[in-house]
Amino acid sequence: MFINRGILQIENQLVKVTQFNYNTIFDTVEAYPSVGAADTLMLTIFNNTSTNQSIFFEHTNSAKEVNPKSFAKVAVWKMPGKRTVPFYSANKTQKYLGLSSAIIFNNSNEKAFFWNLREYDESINQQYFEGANLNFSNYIPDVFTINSKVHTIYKANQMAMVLGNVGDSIYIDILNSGLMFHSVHFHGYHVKIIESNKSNEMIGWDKDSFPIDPGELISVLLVPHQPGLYPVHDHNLKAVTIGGNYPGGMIAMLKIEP
Ligand SMILES: [Cu+2]
Repeated sequence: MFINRGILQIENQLVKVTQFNYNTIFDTVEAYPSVGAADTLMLTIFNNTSTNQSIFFEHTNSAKEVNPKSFAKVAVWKMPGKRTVPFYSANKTQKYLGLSSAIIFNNSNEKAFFWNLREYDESINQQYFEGANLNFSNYIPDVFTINSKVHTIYKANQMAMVLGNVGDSIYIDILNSGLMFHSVHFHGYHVKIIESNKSNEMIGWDKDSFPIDPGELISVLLVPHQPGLYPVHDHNLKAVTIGGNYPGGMIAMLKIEP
């Protein structure tokens, strides 16, 4: 896995970010390794930035330091009763810029999808890359992404598309990597909240909407009872716009065949 700097082109907005990628050259496909439930992952992280990076892993509650143009190795194993190991920069600014993801443990026969939610105030990203010390007191996010892509009026977010059939067991792991709450609303179905990396009183509940705290990863189980094409969206209506236009931004799709 590589820590890369690059630019997300979101409609006509350019958002400078730092991300975990599978390739040594920046691309918009973020790394969220999927590992067999019985396996241990030996993860090598190479830092392509000129900044020291400190990456925190929740299975050990500790951070790995990765110097510029250097690498670190981390062993990651499944925590009992947990599907996921979130990992992110220990530095708030670097985490905000995009260094936040998760390792997903699942059986190979399971259908599993990952949604990484973020919001950006791209003027803050610009200031960072111009060398300013960031101040989030004037934070006004206007770009809302899932897996570094947005829904637009012309095209659904292909990186946030859940494909399945009626009766499937579909796991969706939803990480809020942003600084604000995101409340998601499922159309067409209820999902069962099966776990969270934070204390969450809704475990075991069947719901169609729920908030996700900043830094929280909520895993849900969807067993579709009907076919259809349904959206899942942030209930903050500003988050379902892009460039001031609705619909856009933080919208995923469930495409369920009979
Ligand atoms: Cu809705």
